Parts: sequence; structure tokens; C-alpha cells
Amino acid sequence: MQIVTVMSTQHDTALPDFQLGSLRDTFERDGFVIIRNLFREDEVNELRSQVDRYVRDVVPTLPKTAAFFDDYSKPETLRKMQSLDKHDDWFKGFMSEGKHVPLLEYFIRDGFVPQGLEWFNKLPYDKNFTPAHQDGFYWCRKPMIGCSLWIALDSVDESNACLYYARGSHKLGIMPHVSSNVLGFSQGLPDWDMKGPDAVACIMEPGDAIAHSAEVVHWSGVSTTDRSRRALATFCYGASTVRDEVAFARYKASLQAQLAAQDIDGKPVGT
Ligand SMILES: O=C(O)CCC(=O)C(=O)O
Repeated sequence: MQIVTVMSTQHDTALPDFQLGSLRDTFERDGFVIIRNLFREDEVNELRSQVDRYVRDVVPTLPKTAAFFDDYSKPETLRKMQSLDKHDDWFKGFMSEGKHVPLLEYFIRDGFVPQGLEWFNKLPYDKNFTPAHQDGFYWCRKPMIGCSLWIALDSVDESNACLYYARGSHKLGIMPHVSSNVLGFSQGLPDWDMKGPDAVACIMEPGDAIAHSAEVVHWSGVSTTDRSRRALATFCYGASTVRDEVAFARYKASLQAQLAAQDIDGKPVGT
């Protein structure tokens, strides 16, 4: 079976060329594509155990802005962590050398620049939804070339808050967002119809992954189960892009105001 090596010279995606080509066709048509079994069981177990180590050893040393708990006195309420690659060597290596690197380069037809590695959870019976949004609104790149790979660490379906995508919405361009006041997702599209005909629910098993464009509209709902729903997501933008500093400053100001209102600041998690 022939293996395609894409822009990155050091790694390959370990996916056959016919599959890569058809995945990119879907990605470019719909704005997202599911890649089944991208990570083997042993790889998923390694990711889970590295996350456990990070939560145990690294999170207590970080500012509260790096790990969002509903209640900082209750470890079981951890719902989101950002920039794992900036706080830990193992995740830094994964971010810059994992199999997502050549894959995402292939999808975006540009060089991979790491934007950040994040961990998402939905807690049992979680009432927090993820507002409909476009990642590109947060990143403010010109031109808007960017992508992410959301890797399922648990089984996920409609009952424990799977991701939904508005198929084809990446062709609408980046739309105005407003403050959402949702912890971890500060900006959202105010009037997006989440029941529209183009909404696609992504039902996944551990090791499946979704690549999505920075322009596609996506969201997730609440959980009606006692199961958690953990995922790691690698975000990147194209090496040919630059940041729109004015738009980025506007986004940062909104984020800081929302965090301050929720009493989340630069103080260590353990305080
Ligand atoms: O996991 C979620 O609910 C949201 C994830 C997300 O917005 C993303 O990966 O861009």
C-alpha cells in the first residue's frame, strides 16, 4: 500500500494516498471530515495517561487561566485546559511531531504553525453548551487559513454532547461574534440556527478524530448522561498567514473582561 508523504518531511500520516485525497475532498467541501481510527488503542491510552499526569503534576503549578474548573476546590469539575504544549515537554513534542502535523498541512495546503493544544471535557449531566462559533474569529489570521484536529478520548454521541457542524458554513467567511459568557468559549454567533438542515452530529469512538476548518461553524450541547466526554484538540494556522492585530486586541479584551467577571485570573490553580 502506498503511503503519501505530505509537506512535512519528517513524518507521514500513515494513511494511504487514496484515503488522504478523499478525506481532503470532503474537508474542502464540508469544512470538516471525520477520520475513523486515526489513533490506535495504545496511542489513545498514552494520551489519556499523559493528560492524567499533566492534571496531577502540572496543573497545580499553573495560573487559573490555563485550566478551567467550575469550582477550583473540586478537581472533578475540570472542564477545559489550554496551551498544554506551552506548559509541558511531552505535549510540546506531541504538538509539533504528532501524526496530525502532515495531515493538517495536507488539508490546509500550507505549513503547520501550532496555535495551541487544548483539552475539552463535558462533565456528567453538564449544563454548559459550547456556543456556535468559528475558531478563526478567535485567531484573527489573514488570510484565514487554519485547521484543528479534535481527537475523541471517550465515546461520544448526542446524549453526551457530541460536536455538531454546519456543513458548508466555512464558505460564509468569518461572521461577527458576541461575548457568550460561557467558560472556555468566550465568543459565539448570536443567532445561529443549531437545528438547521445542514447541522451534522459527529458520533465518535476513542481514537476517531475530526479535522475542521477554522471557518466552519460548530458547537456542542449539554450532556444528559453520567459519562464524561474528553477530547484533545490540536489547533494550527497556515505558515503563510499573519495576525490581524486590531481584531485580536478586540477579542483579547472581551476574553479578559469575561474571565475577570468569573474571578479567573493569573493566580495559581492551587490558591
Ligand atoms: O469540545 C467542544 O465542545 C468544543 C470544541 C471546539 O470548539 C473546537 O475543537 O474547536
